[in-house]
Amino acid sequence: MKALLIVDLQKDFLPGGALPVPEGDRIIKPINKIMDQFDLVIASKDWHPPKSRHFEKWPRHCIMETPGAEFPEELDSDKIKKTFLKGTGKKDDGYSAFDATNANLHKYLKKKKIEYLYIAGLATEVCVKSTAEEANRKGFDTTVISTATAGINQKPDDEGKALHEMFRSGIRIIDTHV
Ligand code: VGL
Repeated sequence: MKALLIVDLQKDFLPGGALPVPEGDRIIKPINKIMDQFDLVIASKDWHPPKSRHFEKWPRHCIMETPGAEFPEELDSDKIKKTFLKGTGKKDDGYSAFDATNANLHKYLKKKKIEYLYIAGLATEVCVKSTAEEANRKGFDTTVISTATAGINQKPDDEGKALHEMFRSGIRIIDTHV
């Protein structure tokens, strides 16, 4: 069984949001187009309390139950079976979707008999990378869909470097032609 995990595709990470990924909005259409190719589509959300040590490193973003933490309207979010909420503590936590606190992602994937995990979403060099590396370590056959992710690129080519490092750790990198 194969699942698509959409990482942190939330308004605050899109242009105009609190911590924008410059081209974050270009991944929405490709994600909508590929969703039907998977047995299961799930998502993670950054879901921070108003005060967290995480905001010593980053601008405040994705505060739980605020509009910035929502999926963009353009995303076919009705196809998402379950959303895993992470970064819910007060420390600098929740980079990997496996850190979700509302449910155990690892157990959930095992229960659903998922062997192949495809990862899309934001941001490539931060939460996508952290999630993909943990999935790979946990033994899932892990693929990152490069055209369905986008990077913050605080330093030029942070995204390219991250894709390269993921590839070197055994994660498959593919693109979609949709
Ligand atoms: C993320 C920076 C800070 C992400 C989360 O979802 O990639 N990036 N918090």
